[in-house]
Amino acid sequence: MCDSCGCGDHELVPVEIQQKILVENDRTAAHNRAHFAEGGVLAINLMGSPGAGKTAVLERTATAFTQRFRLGAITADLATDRDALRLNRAGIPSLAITTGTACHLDARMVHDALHQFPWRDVEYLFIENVGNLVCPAVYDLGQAFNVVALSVTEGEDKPLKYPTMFHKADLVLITKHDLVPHLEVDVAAIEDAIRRVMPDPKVFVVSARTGEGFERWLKWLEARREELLVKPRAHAHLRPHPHVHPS
Ligand SMILES: Nc1nc2c(ncn2[C@@H]2O[C@H](COP(=O)(O)OP(=O)(O)OP(=O)(O)O)[C@@H](O)[C@H]2O)c(=O)[nH]1
Ligand SMILES: [Zn+2]
Ligand SMILES: [Zn+2]
Ligand SMILES: [Zn+2]
Repeated sequence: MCDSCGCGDHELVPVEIQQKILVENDRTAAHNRAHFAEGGVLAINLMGSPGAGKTAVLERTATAFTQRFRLGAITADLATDRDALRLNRAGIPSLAITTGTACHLDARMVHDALHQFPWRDVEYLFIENVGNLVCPAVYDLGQAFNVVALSVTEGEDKPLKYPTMFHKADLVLITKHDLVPHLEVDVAAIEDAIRRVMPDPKVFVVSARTGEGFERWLKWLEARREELLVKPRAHAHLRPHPHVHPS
């Protein structure tokens, strides 16, 4: 049970306290966003259920992108730094945040991580959120875009059952498409469910195993970076405070 969000249990975390937490979170998220704008870093919040294939997508992204761009990642799990180790092995310098009991990342955790990670040196910063289809969507981290990984094994109705996540998504990756011949799943029905709950639907079908769909995903990433480059660099009015780089 998450002791900051109470996972919607208003006896554990009363509504007024939850509201206060979210207001404070938004303030810190704006602060993170100013850092990213100032540093010209494209931050992407990658969310989805446990095991949806988030880390696998990033590992595959690394094989095509590390030659061309400087990538970094912050990975969150309740326990262990396994995802960060996987991504470091794949060539993406990564830092693990272990959240303990918290079932989502919040902006403060990301800000604290920035003090331990050379985020100014990267062009893309992937923030792999805790595997959870519910509360991560509620907490702004200061990211430029939200990407949701939803695997073909999760069931066609998940977007309808967990609409908040899809409502906030800029892009949904339907992952593990290579498994479809082994399943009774209708991918068109998954897409249809996503389109019902996503305000501006954008969906790519991918497989980190075969590389299917990765060309579109990588083009999407590149286009987002090009948009960032044509925007005038924000002059963040942040109170100066050091973001110490690891030596
Ligand atoms: N067949 C197949 N398996 C995949 C694919 N992507 C991931 N998997 C498998 O799915 C499992 C979960 O993948 P991860 O990348 O660890 O998923 P995750 O979303 O990062 O998991 P958490 O961080 O624990 O929430 C692993 O056993 C992967 O090998 C894929 O495209 N095809
Ligand atoms: Zn700061
Ligand atoms: Zn992962
Ligand atoms: Zn939570």
